[in-house]
Amino acid sequence: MANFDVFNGDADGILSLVQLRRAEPLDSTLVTGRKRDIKLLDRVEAKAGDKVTVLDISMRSNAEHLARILDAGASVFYVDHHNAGDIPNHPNLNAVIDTSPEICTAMLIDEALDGDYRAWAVTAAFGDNFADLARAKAEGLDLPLEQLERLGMLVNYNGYGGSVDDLLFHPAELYKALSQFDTPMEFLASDQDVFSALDAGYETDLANAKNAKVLDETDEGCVITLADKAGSRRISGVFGNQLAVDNPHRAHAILTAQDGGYLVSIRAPKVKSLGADTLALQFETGGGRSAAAGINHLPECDLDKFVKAFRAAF
Ligand SMILES: [Mn+2]
Repeated sequence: MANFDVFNGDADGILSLVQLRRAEPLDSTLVTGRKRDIKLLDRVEAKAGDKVTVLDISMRSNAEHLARILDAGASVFYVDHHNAGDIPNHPNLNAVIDTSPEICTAMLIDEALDGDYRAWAVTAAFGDNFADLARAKAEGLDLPLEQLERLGMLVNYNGYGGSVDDLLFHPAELYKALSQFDTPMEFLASDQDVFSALDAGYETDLANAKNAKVLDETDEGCVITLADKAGSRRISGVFGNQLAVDNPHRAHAILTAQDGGYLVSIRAPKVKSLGADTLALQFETGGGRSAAAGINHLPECDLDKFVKAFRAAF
């Protein structure tokens, strides 16, 4: 019997698994990738009796391979907050899906574990851009919120790139480093190397992103392009989040040049949090949530079409 832990390579996915495996240690094959690598179940060859845990990736995007794995006789524990499509009614599937806009996967795990690893869940919520949720769940606990917010943001930043090679740490390696500890405070006190590498990488990438080219700017939205560099691809998502926080009434799109096209990160206006997914889904490789979505590859020839669709959406 084999175990597979399948998780999104962002802060929410990694820190969901950290909580779960601190609570229930398990020898498992880790299946993960970049934040945008959401079709992870196609990499899982599970047999009858195997256990597959799936965290923070859309069930809709994995429907075909979820069915294959269930049909093979494996059991699946599936926890997520993205658009799920139709949830199969299968005796081997235990699905905890909540798509309400103010929840993340790590908080669903936190609820299942009665808050035993709350500091990791709070860190994840900060990293997944749910600062209000993080603060609400931290209330009454004596947590170093500023440090947890920084760590969550940095773990999230690490998940962005054009390929896994762009990332400062492979998400499975980052998971292994973080999962040695019951709390992020213990991690920060013990493993300065990992934190320092993330922190320095982030500051360098952000300084370079400040030279971004503005493609389209109105009161409602702003479209920005970044040069074809690993650092641009790493910073684009977090840079988009920061622009969204600084301009809460505006929608944002960050287009990073790559492979004769663009990797696109879309943020709906903070005050509305709607429309990012419907815009992304108009393009072949688009997907995401209503507040934050992306397109894996926007061909150069679709650039005008995208700017028009962006203006129409917001
Ligand atoms: Mn998430």
